[in-house]
Amino acid sequence: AANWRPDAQTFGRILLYQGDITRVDTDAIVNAANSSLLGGGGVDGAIHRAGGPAILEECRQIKARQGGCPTGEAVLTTGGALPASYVIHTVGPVWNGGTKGEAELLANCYRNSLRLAAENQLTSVAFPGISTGIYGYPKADAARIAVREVQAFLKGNELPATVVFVAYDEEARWVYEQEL
Ligand code: AR6
Repeated sequence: AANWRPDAQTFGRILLYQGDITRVDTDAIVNAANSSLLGGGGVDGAIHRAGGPAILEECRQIKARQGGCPTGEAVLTTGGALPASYVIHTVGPVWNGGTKGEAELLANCYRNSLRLAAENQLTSVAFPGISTGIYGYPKADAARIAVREVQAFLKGNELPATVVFVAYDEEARWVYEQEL
């Protein structure tokens, strides 16, 4: 896993990579979805564009079965045409100033996504900065929670063996690097 990408930085079982998550070939990539699971902008739009209609069809079936995905929860679909085999769709909180339980809900996104990965025997999972785009969560606060939750989970679990943080731009990469 340490050689996964020559340009990724390694911090034990955590890798930091700057780029487009739709090109990442971990077992699963995580989508920053919304509760409808029916697609949107940002990384959600990019994943559905790159992964093709099969992912959206699975999302529709999950929505029909359970009515969508509440904030902080996660669901699993296959990866369609993506290099990743699976997509874990999680719904981050909308930033509302920080007093509406945002930190706990964001932590739940990481925990529940990792639990889903472990339950499905997935070896490697890549996360975007959930909630840090359209949902407005401050990037440094979000990275602190992401790193804390992933480190805690990895300490207690053998799977996933490797977690990749995907920073979309240089600023995001720098913020993760500080936390790691
Ligand atoms: N690869 C990696 N990271 C990306 C990519 C990409 N291709 N594209 C964007 N990012 P956002 P949210 C980063 O807005 O804030 C959608 O409409 C981006 O720079 O995608 O959780 C959903 O349907 C940012 O750091 O997700 C929801 O309605 C991070 O991914 C809503 O947006 C997350 O930004 C969710 O908002």
